[in-house]
Amino acid sequence: MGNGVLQILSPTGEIEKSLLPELTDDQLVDLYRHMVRVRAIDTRMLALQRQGRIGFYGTCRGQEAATVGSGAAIGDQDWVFPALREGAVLLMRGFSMEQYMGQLVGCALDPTHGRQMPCHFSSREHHFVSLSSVIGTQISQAMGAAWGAKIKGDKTVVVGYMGDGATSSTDFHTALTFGAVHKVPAVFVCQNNQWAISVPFSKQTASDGIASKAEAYGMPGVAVDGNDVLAVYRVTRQAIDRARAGEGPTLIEAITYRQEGHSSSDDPTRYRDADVHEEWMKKDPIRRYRTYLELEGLVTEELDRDIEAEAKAAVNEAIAVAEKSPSPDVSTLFSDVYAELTPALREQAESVERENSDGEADGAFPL
Ligand SMILES: Cc1ncc(C[n+]2csc(CCOP(=O)(O)OP(=O)(O)O)c2C)c(N)n1
Ligand SMILES: [Mg+2]
Repeated sequence: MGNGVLQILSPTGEIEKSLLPELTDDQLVDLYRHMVRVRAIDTRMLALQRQGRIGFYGTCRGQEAATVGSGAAIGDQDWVFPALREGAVLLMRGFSMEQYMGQLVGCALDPTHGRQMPCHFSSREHHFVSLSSVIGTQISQAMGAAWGAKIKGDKTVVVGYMGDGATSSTDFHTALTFGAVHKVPAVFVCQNNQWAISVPFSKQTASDGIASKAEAYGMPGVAVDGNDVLAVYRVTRQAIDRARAGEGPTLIEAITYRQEGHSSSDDPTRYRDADVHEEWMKKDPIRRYRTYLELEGLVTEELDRDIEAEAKAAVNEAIAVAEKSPSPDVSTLFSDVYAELTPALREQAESVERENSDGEADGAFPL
């Protein structure tokens, strides 16, 4: 790709064979399955939002390689502090599609009991912390968790994601300063998708990129073609191995593109240049990877059709299950907040329970 940006698969089909990561054929096809699945989810979710069936959604469209490639390199024992678009990483870690849809509709299947805004997935079991609506805060939380792991002496690595916009936050400075000084086992992955809502990357920083900022903090900075899933996997894997070996944090800049609006509340045609958009669309990460897999004989037209059909069917089934699921039980209003309820909350909880058992309420909060 030039300019020190690592690339293994070029958009025009060239392959840098010496850099191919060591992955089995099944693992290579699995990466593709995950990319196709998140695209199928995103397409349906935007449609559901327009139909008023979910309140809000932000897609990962165009960023599937950066998301899936980095996610595949993270170990089960590691922890993930996501930014806005890494829901697919949680699915890759075993979160079910029903829970994913359950979070979006806020039903009883949602592990956070409908308390969080849609898309703010989290699961302790899967070592995946809720994204922070407040941009950037997760970067210093990730650093702190990694520092904790180092103090405890376990072999956990913490991956902190961020967007390009988050690199202008004070947390970026805090996290990278502390992280490098204390050599914490963290990997900071910046998905530079060229936009922070309507602010273009050219207005985000006068630096020549994000990766180069790492030098000033005293850690390696790696720029990678974020639309090349194999290159992203390779650099993330190296950074994670390095962190686990006690050699400290790495900053990765995955250079990619947000193909959709910022969220379901945004209209990017109001601020984006159509020609630049078209150029980026030609670099679509899924198309590029499929071409490679076809060339290698790992995906045929028929298998490709099956993978897409399976993904769509799984999404539809999960939507049906989540939409039929009841609301979170009213008792969940009182759980997960305090280890022991305060006297005032206990009184309220008992009163809700009494009203429920008297048949005065039907499970909805009695207002
Ligand atoms: C501290 C803070 N400032 C502003 C916002 C409003 N806001 C939400 S998303 C966003 C842009 C984020 O851009 P980026 O970090 O590049 O992530 P992307 O959406 O491109 O994935 C902004 C400014 C916020 N949520 N928090
Ligand atoms: Mg961005």
